[in-house]
Amino acid sequence: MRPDVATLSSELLQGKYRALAQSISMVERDDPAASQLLAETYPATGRARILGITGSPGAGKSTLVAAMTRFYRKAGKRVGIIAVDPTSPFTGGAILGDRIRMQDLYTDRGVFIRSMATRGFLGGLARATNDVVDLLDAAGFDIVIVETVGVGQDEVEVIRTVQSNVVVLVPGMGDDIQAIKAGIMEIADVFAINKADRPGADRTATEVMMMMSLVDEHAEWIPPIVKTVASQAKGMAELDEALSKHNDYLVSSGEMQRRSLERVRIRVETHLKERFMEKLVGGTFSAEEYNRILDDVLDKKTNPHGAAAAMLGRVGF
Ligand SMILES: Nc1nc2c(ncn2[C@@H]2O[C@H](COP(=O)(O)OP(=O)(O)OP(=O)(O)O)[C@@H](O)[C@H]2O)c(=O)[nH]1
Ligand SMILES: [Mg+2]
Repeated sequence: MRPDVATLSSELLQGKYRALAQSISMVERDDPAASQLLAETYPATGRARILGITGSPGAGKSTLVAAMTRFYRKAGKRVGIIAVDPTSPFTGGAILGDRIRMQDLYTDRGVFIRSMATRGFLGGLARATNDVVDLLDAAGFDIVIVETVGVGQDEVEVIRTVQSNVVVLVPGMGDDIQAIKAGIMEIADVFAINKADRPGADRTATEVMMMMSLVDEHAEWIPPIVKTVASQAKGMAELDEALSKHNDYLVSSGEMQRRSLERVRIRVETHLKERFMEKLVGGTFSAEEYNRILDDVLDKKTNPHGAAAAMLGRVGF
């Protein structure tokens, strides 16, 4: 029998693993009761540190997340992992060996691992990810780590809602660094040069430093560069230190407050847009009507602005 929402949320707030798993499933399948559950647990959020791990496919993000998780577990912290990554071992897309190497995490009740499919997510990936972050937070997880490859609008929206984002680079990227610099510089709070057991890690670090000096030399926060060998759990204390410093900076500069407000703004606006579109298409306008309007725009019978204005006019906007 399905537990009622009140029972579920009170068990979740006590940190019960099963209640958390059930709650997350409800959010993922957009269960009608999910919003009540989220409303009841929301007041208990705001304690977890929300970290992002972003980088190209194969950079070692999942391995790094696993190594960080083990590091935080030794310090007695509970860690939630959300993998927004189609090929992650967490999502089952990777070779079985990876998953076996992470077996200890899958059986640890102080670790909660959830993967989110990047495509075709019911009701928006960013919204669901943020809701799952909230549930983990409310359930008393100290740290929530979100892994993404960092491409696509949905993912960027996810990254914008974390507190500290680690961009993972690997030695020998050369031209790649040039190519990614535009988008990635703004979202990096800390750089991890992973696979530092390979040649060229120092050169990559120098390249990143040079690029940063070009971008903004007067910035209040200059992202530290940490060398890691995730597969050997090396550099974790240094990475943790860099992240702690960033956390201190966020708090003392008032940036934490600003980011939290931004996170709230993005989330409220995502709901507004979604709900508004739902009301408009499938509500005021049938799907067929809407498609006809789109066809009219395509056939130059009207134009995008005009079509939108006419539709909004019908709902009194
Ligand atoms: N030599 C070396 N290999 C590593 C290191 N960290 C990870 N790897 C290996 O790199 C490969 C990719 O690691 P993943 O952790 O799956 O990388 P990822 O960035 O999560 O990959 P995607 O999720 O597919 O984007 C695996 O075979 C890891 O064992 C490292 O520090 N040094
Ligand atoms: Mg991965």
